[in-house]
Amino acid sequence: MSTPLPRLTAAEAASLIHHGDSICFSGFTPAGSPKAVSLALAERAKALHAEGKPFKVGVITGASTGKSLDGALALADAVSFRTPYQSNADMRKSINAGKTRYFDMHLSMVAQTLRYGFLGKVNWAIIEACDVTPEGEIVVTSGVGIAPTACRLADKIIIELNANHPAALRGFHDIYEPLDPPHRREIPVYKPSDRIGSPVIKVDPSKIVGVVLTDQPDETGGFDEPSEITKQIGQNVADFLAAEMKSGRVPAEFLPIQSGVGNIANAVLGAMGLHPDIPAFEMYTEVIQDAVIGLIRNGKLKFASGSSLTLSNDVLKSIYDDIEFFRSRILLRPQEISNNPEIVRRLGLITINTAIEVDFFGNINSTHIMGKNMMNGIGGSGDFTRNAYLSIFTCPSVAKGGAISSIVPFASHLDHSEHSVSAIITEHGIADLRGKSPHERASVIINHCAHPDYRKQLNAYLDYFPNSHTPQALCAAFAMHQQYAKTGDMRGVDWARLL
Ligand code: 0RQ
Repeated sequence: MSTPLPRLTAAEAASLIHHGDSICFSGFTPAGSPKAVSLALAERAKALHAEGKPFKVGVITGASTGKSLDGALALADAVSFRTPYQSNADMRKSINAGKTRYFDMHLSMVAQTLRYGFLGKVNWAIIEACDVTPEGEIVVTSGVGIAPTACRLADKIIIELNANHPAALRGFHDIYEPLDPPHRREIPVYKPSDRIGSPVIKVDPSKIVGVVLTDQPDETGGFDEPSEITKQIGQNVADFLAAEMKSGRVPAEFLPIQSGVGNIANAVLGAMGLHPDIPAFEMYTEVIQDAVIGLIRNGKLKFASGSSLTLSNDVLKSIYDDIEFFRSRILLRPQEISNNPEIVRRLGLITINTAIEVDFFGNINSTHIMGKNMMNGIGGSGDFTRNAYLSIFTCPSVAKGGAISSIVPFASHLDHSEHSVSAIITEHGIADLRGKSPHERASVIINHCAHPDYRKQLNAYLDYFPNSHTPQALCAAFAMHQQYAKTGDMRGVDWARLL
């Protein structure tokens, strides 16, 4: 007979963790991220710091988390090392102040990087579950992330058993870990709905040091109502895809969609759902957002495979109230599988991600403000972009009320190279980059995507290089950024002074 798992309070669980320990957390985005033990850990750090004692831990997650994890630990100055994606303002501050060492990486690679030993030993896995058995079967909640690998590698496991998620979620997950080279084989996912693993994570129950009971909703921020700009970007993406289908470049049965996170992604999906020429489609993505659920309900989306249900609380509750309807329409996978380059390339995904900055050639900066300050991280955008059938980047043409142009001569940081990007789409239009030379790319990006206030200035730059392969001069490439740093506005750069 199996022994019942011990119960712990969050404070008791946190007291087991030592300064210098490395902790892997479950979840993907705030969906499925632990909330109670991390908060208690932040309190423990503050108390120890007040006594003059050091207390910092390494934090490894699936993706971003909520305020009770990244937020509380950053405010307590309790994080020595952080990887991968994060989006909490306090964690961002700690990283940019150099207080937390941050290592950004592609999300598909986190689990294997841990298995290869590149990030050192994992002391703890803290896992949010909706069910756990004395035999060591764990059913995670609304996000999977790196939980299966974390559980296998960690010396010890703490479970947060969260009553806010129903045990009936058992069956929504497909847990699968590939073998490592030289033994790895193909990952047998041939369509978004293929199941290849187990509905539960299986662990040696003796590794579970305790179960903390909680009842807290996910800390996912809601979505803004689409603005005129995000609506127009969404419409442009939907029109572009409908035209691609009409031309025969996208097959008539359509291809699975991946879409990034945030308000633009939500608006894009909304517009695709309303477009009369886009047929019902499937998603093979990482984050399942609010708009996806509406599309499933109205039949425009046939199936969604992802790593998390990153939903506002009322939308998540509406799924739990109607769980049998969604059981055959949603599947949650480890991020190593949801973002796997092999599968992205095989399924022929159409990928739609958001850029901070795009240069004349289609190089994309997704992570850094003015080449310097980390925003969130590369997330899964690279996993998808590099391997897509058709890879689209969207962004508003300007930021900060027009003082910043998102289209610049040279990106101030590089996340995705021009070789991986098929099209750029802003509220002003579509730049199709396929088969174009650097000169042609620059011209189409400026004249179709840049804000009208900037077109003259950007075209004037090109005019200096009439006979070249790549219209670029390093002495002026960052002049718009430099002017913004001095004056707070990118408009009116005097190229003649520099070139
Ligand atoms: O700053 O908040 O101070 O006003 O950047 O910009 O328009 O609110 O954009 O929330 O859609 O995020 C790329 C960061 C966009 C996100 C990024 C300023 C702007 C604002 C944010 P303020 P918005 P969003 C799925 C796939 C990378 C990872 C990825 C992201 C702030 O989509 O992290 O795609 N993507 N993963 O004012 C200076 C510019 C700027 C600028 C915007 N050119 N220069 N500042 N801003 N453009 C997710 C996962 O993988 C989990």
